Amino acid sequence: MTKNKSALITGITGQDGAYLAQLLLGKGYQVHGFLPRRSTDTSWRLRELGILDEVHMIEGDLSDLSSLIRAVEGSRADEVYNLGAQSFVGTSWQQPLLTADVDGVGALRVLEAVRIVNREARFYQASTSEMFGLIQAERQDESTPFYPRSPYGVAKLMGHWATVNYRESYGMHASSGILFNHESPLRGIEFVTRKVAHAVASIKLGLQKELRLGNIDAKRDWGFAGDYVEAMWLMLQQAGADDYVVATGKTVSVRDMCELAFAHVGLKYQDYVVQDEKFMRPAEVDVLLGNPAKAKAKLGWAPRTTFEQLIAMMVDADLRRLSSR
Ligand code: NAP
Ligand code: G4F
Repeated sequence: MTKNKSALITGITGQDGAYLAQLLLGKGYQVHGFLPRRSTDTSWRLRELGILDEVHMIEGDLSDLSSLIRAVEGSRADEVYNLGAQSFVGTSWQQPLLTADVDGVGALRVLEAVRIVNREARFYQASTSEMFGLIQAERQDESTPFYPRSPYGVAKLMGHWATVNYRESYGMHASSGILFNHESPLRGIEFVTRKVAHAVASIKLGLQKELRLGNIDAKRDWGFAGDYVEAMWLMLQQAGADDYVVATGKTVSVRDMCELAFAHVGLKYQDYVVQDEKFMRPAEVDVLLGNPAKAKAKLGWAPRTTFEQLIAMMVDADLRRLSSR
């Protein structure tokens, strides 16, 4: 009888962690989640997907190496996905040292735990298009130089290079997925797509009057998180580890995203959106546009959900949630 594979996911209670856990459970994996202690319940996403009871939780924190060692040992993981992070770019200017510790040194701690316990385990690092920051090429791919514009981008760059370094130093199967923005109904409310989707639903239901935003001229390459977790898994199924850009290859402004979201419920964004300095960033990433050709050629991966479907899905989910309250 073949043993089911075991996976350990840091950041399991986040957007991507929840979708990845669902994907791996569907493939017959035993799924272990690395759970930081919080004073409130953070498992709403796993509950919403109906999988909370199917994952085994191991308490620990990315700032604590011994808990990571215990988690890699206890889970007997064949695959370790490091998705845990302080992932909100705006907060990284308020908490730069925490962000560096959790997102940068934290990735190194997970690599160390894997190296110490079982260096045959395959490792995935959640890297980001924020590392391209002030873009050095119109379409960013694996060979585009990095130029991070936030403490978050700087910290993630460390995690990325630590992954490359452990692959080269120890021959570990360590891959870095350079993922462009991906969203879903499970997105945190502070990120702009979900903030807009939630506001559109609230305004439609008469619960909110306006929506205050920062730079609406910023452009992002936005995809659906459910599609992107498949790319993570595919990376760890390859014979060799590598780095991959995962993106849609299209870019849309925050303004156009607002227009689409409001139009979905028959409203005009110009009647509700107010620009507010409070949401501007000390250094902005003006535009991101990925080239996912390598992921397509080597992993056979391509996004399935269009931007229009994604925004409609997000607004509809918030309409449902708010209406049922
Ligand atoms: P998310 O929803 O913010 O989830 C982050 C997860 O990390 C949460 O489960 C969080 O737990 C956990 N975490 C935070 N601090 C931790 C710590 N000290 N120890 C252990 N766990 C900790 O983020 P996401 O959107 O799913 O993104 C997943 C990963 O991909 C992140 O590393 C992010 O930086 C990266 N990424 C995301 C995107 C995107 O567009 N979504 C694009 C590129 C890369 P609590 O909620 O309890 O704090
Ligand atoms: O939704 P955002 O906060 O995402 P951002 O900064 O691009 O970061 C996300 O994607 C990265 C991948 O590139 C991930 F690594 C990271 O973890 C996170 O998931 O902001 C998107 C854009 C920015 O240009 C921001 O300035 O929207 C602009 N924006 C305009 N008004 C706003 C707002 N962003 C937020 N969060 N809130 C606003 O009111």
